[in-house]
Amino acid sequence: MHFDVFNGDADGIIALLQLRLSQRHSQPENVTLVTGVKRDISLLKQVDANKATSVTVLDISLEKNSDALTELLDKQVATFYVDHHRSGDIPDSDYLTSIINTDANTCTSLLVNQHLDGEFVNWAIAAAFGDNMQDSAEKLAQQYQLSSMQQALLKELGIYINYNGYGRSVDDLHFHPAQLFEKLLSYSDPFDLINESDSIFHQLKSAYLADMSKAQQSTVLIDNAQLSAVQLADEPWARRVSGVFGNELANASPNKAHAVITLNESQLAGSNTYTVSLRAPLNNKQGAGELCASFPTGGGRAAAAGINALPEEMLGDFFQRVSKYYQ
Ligand SMILES: [Mn+2]
Repeated sequence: MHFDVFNGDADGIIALLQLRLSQRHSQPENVTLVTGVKRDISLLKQVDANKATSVTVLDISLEKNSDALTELLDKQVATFYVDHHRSGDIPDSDYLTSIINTDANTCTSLLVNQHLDGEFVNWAIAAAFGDNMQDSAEKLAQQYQLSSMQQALLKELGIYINYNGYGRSVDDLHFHPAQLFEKLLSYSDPFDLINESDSIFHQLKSAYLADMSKAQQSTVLIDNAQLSAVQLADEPWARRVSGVFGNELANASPNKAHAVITLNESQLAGSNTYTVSLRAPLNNKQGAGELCASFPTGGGRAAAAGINALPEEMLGDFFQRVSKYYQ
């Protein structure tokens, strides 16, 4: 049995789409799909190494899946691995074929596009937009003389497929990523999908706009010159849209830090905690990791960080410390 293992975001889904649409390769017959929400990247361990005869792995860090990969290679399972995240040491095995490139301007779908000599380049462009590789996507689109209208449509498509991958679990998502992949497989050209009324493109677009408009009505907890913080409900729509919404806020006010705060519902009475996602100002991408790490359960990168369970009584202190830091 063959296993296709792929991240549930636009880049992972479209990387696999290009491979499976391609006539240049013999296609596996008995296939099991393994995928999940975007942040679920520890996927390779779900492959049964005793059943697998071959495996394709797309858009998940090799470093984070190295134990499972080693087991497959030890069992002589032919593995094709394409990715752009941290790889760690790439195993040296006759059973592994890998295309790994961690350049910040490439993504898995662009690597697959090169591998297929541009066979489904319109899909690759949509994926690159969806994976936030703006410059690379535009460059490739111009190389193929796509109009700015066509580019804008592929960008929308990439954003909507990417948005579908966000949630706490697949129950939060509009489409299970495996189901979304199978639906997209009917379209060798994404413009056919976009032009078809009531297609997945239009369904995702309506869902995205509905979630975004709810987010825009959310409660502002604090808004000063250094920090703007909003509270989102602990509900599926908010978990789907919080990342994209946070990006939109950051783009609109690039000189401020932005925090999205969510009450953790499943807490014991009397001990409320919040999930906090903090972005440093776009024009000053530093400090977010340090600030979050100075609270219990916090941590992350300089530009974007978070706190998993900030006790309610520390919320005011958090606002103060962040505001002071970016003064
Ligand atoms: Mn990616």
